[in-house]
Formats: sequence, structure tokens, C-alpha cells
Amino acid sequence: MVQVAGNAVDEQFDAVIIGAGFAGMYMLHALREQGFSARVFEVADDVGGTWYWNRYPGARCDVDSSEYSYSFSPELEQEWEWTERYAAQPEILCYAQHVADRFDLRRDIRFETRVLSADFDDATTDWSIVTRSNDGTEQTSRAQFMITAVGCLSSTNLPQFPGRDTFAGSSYHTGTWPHDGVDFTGKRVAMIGTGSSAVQSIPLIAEQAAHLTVFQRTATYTVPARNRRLTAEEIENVKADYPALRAANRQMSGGFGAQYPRGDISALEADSATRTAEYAKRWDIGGFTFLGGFNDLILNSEANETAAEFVREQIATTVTDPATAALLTPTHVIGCKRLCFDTDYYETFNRTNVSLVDVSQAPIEITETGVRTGGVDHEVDAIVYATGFDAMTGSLLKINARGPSTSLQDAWAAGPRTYLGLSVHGLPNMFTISGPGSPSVLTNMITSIEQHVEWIRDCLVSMRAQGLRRIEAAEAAQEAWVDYVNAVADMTLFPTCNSWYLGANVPGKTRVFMPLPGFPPYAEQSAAVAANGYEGFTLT
Ligand code: N01
Repeated sequence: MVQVAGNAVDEQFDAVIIGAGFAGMYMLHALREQGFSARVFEVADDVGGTWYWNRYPGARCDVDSSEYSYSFSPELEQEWEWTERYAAQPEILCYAQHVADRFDLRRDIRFETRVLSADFDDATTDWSIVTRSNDGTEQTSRAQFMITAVGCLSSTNLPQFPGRDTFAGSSYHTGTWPHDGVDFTGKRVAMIGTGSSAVQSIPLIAEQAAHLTVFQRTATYTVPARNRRLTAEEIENVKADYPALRAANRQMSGGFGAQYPRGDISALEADSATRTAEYAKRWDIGGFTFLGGFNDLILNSEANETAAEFVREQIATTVTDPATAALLTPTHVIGCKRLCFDTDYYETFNRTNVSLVDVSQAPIEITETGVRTGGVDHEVDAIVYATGFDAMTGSLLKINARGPSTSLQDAWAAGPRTYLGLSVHGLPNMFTISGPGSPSVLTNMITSIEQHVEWIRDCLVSMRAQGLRRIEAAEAAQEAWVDYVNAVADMTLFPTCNSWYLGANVPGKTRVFMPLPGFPPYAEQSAAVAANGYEGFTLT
């Protein structure tokens, strides 16, 4: 035990990192390489973050596997071999475990340990972080820096449906799926939600269950994923020039896939036949590239409507029952809610053991025997909540971080406010990897994570070299950044629908568009801030 400033503390570090997903693991590695001491706290019993928790049937990434991987180690790039175009959850988890072993990360990670609170002490310029392990042990650690790597989609959203606790059957949330899987054979299953998690799991659960009833509040746009095994030649080609692929990735505004060329004209400049051919080509390629054919699909509603209409036509020709097809047909802007990618999603609604129930006008009630909506009882043996997450802020607020004059809860009472998505005025020496106000969820997450980790690492190295102990975002810089994020978001169609990007999926959550569209300009701006002596921060 170490004694610090009269407080009994169990351990003292340069930095405490919260979370052992892709962000936390790389942050730990990057700090250790620079000679900093660091400790990671992680609630789960292993690394992997989102890929540890989301084990529902069909869970897989929807960024090409060769792009959804770390770029910081050429040796790692060469030795790891992805098997499919889109890696499935077990393979990604295996990759995370491999990284943890390869770089000997586990020795500095405390698993099964939750952060209960974190207080910044201005006298010592240290964070005092209280944790509780699963065995009940409470511990206080002190660290000059606290770095959150809690993930953007890690705090599950389980709506307070009336009667939820009375259900006598089994209930699951896609985001906390049982590790030994679930056998739905012969079961009547209810699926609530039709976002990405539902879109991936519905076709597989339908194959197994006696009957699957899907409760839909908003119809979703989904594009075929076209997942397949990678050929030896594809793997060889990627490995032959990983640096070029990574460089191309960093030039992408979103996670469209650097391997698929992007169109640079407006959808409205092309004639109707050319446009349809472009959409059809990208529909056949599959994945995010569907929205990459023209340069204004998320900027101009008329252009957007041409892409939306293409998908609506696919639904009409795929789904045989016209009433079901109509119900599955979205009307909102395509891409303003996160686009989904599927294997046989719309086709699944042609199965005789699958039914679709519209809950847009009639809220859900849970009974002892199933789901009641619109005065109809649907009796089921199991309920799957695919109801998403309290995105971007949920897990951060659970840390109970308190600065000298404000808490994160108070600072964000009217929605998240950050400088660069990395730092919050009033909470010195705290960095938020892929925090609100940074591109994060609108990009390939690993590209964003690496950029943030390297920025934070360089900042700590620079502070150490100058003998600086404290860094805090200036209020004016933060206000200007919040205005900038809003202005950029308002130039796009993103704020036009009720998405989790806006916090609209969680009742009572303040509506603020949380991520910043456009990765390359962001990377340039944050690099310029560092180059200008951490402009907008107060350093002492
Ligand atoms: O969650 P979601 P998700 N009553 O929020 C519905 C990433 N991800 O877990 O649209 C009735 O998208 C809600 O309805 P509505 C990806 O970024 C990635 O599916 O709000 N329904 C919606 O249909 C993704 O976007 C991958 O009207 C209610 C659904 O539940 C993000 O995670 C895979 C309701 C929630 O959809 C979240 O995806 C999976 C209520 N009270 C996830 N509350 C890949 O990489 C919510 N809903 C492939």
C-alpha cells in the first residue's frame, strides 16, 4: 500500500484507463511503450468490449475485417489472418484476446472490476478512483490522468415496458447475451426492435424458433452484407500493402470501406438509369458502400430520396405479402439512422413462422405470458430485447466523475459538451476516447480509436517533457467546439430522424447530435491543436 497526501490508497499510476475493449487495450499499450504506468479497469472477465458482450446470433462487424483491425503493429497485421469479409463476433473476440496475449496486456488489467466514482484532487492534480471488484473488494487508485475507453454503445437500453418484470419466460438483451448461447428450438420468440442487432439476429432466430414475432416501431433500411469467405489471394493482396489501405482508411469521412471507390458527383447529376445502375452495383457489392456512390446522399434530401427509393423497391420485390412489405418500408431519410446490413433480412418475412407487428402507434406492454400491444396478446416463451444502447454518454455518466467545481453529470445536464470529443471543461486530466463531439460512431471505430489514443499519448509525453501536471479544456474553446459540431451536423441530414445519434431512443435523454461528421478534417484539426501547443486547453 502506498500513502499519498495523507490518503490511504491501494495503488498509484500515471494513468487509469477505464475499459479493456479496442480503445483501452491500445491506450494501455501506447502508454506503456512511453514508459508510463497504467492500470485498466474492466467490468467483464476478459478483453474485447463490445465484442465481449454482443454474442447474439449473427453478430458480426459490418466494416470489412481487413479494415477493422489495428494498424499500429505491422507484425500483428502480418500474422493475423481474417477468414471472412465481415468477421463474426467470435473471431473478433479471438483477435482481441490475441492482441492482449501478444502485447502482454492482461498483467495491467483488473477484470471484473467496476469504477464506482472518480474525483479529481486539485491539490495533487490526481484522480482518485474508487473501484469494486466482483468479489466485493473496494479499492482506491490514484492517477494523474483518467482515460475513458468505455465504448460508445456499451450501456444497454432496456425500456421500462409496463409489466416487464412479470414475464414468466426467458428474456435476453442482444447487448448482454449469455455466453453459452441460447437454444430457441421449438420456442415462440418475441423480438423487440429492428435496428442492426435485430437485423442480424432475426434471420438466424427465425431458422431455429417455432415462431418469431418481430415488434417494429420504425421500419429499417438494410442493405445486403454479402459476407463471404476471403480468398487466399485477397488476404495476400491486403497484406502486401497494408500501409496504403490504412492511409486510404484515414481519408474516409465514414466507415464506407476504403476498398470501394467513392463517387464524386451528386446523385442528381446522374440520369435515372445511371443512378439505378450505380445503386444496383453497390447493392451487389454489399455493405456501407451502398451510400458511397454519390457525394451528397447524406447532404441533400432529394438525392437521398433516390437511394431510399431504390431500397424500397428491393423490399417490394423481395417480400411477398404486400401488407408486410408495406410495413417493412421505411419513409425516413436513408442513413440518418445507422444503416443496417443483413443476410436475408427481408426474405425472412416470407417464412410462415415469422410475423411482423407494428408498434409505432400502440405501445408495448409485457404480460406474464408475452407481449401485449394494440389490445392483442402475443404469447411467447422468450423475449429478445434488441432495443439498443444509451449511446455515447450512458457509460461515461456511470463513472460518477467529479472535477473540482462540477461533476460530469452537471456539466452534461443539457447534453454532452466536449472540446474535440476528448476533454470536458471542469474535469481536468480526463480524456474521453471516441467521446461525443468526435467522429467516433460515424467512422470505422478502430481508425478513430487509434487517432485518439495516439493524440492522448502524445499529449501526455509532451506534458511530461515540459513538467506540466494539469490540462483542462478552456470553456470558450469547448463552447466553440460544440457550436462547430452542431453546425456541421446541421449541414447534413443526420439530425432529421429519431436516431440514437441524437439520443432520441432513450426517453428523457436530451436531444443533441453527438458524433461529429467527417473524420479527415477532424484528424487535421486535432493535430493542429496539438501542434499549436494544445490550443484551447489550459496547461499548468
Ligand atoms: O440498437 P438500435 P442496435 N418500443 O438503437 C427499438 C451498432 N451495431 O443494438 O427505431 C419499441 O439501432 C428501436 O426502434 P426505433 C450500430 O452502430 C453494429 O440494433 O427507435 N421499440 C430500434 O428498432 C447500431 O446502430 C453492428 O423506433 C423500441 C431498436 O429497438 C448500434 O450498434 C451490429 C423501443 C434499437 O435499435 C445499435 O444497434 C449491431 C421501445 N420503447 C449493432 N426502444 C455491426 O457492426 C427501442 N426500440 C454489424
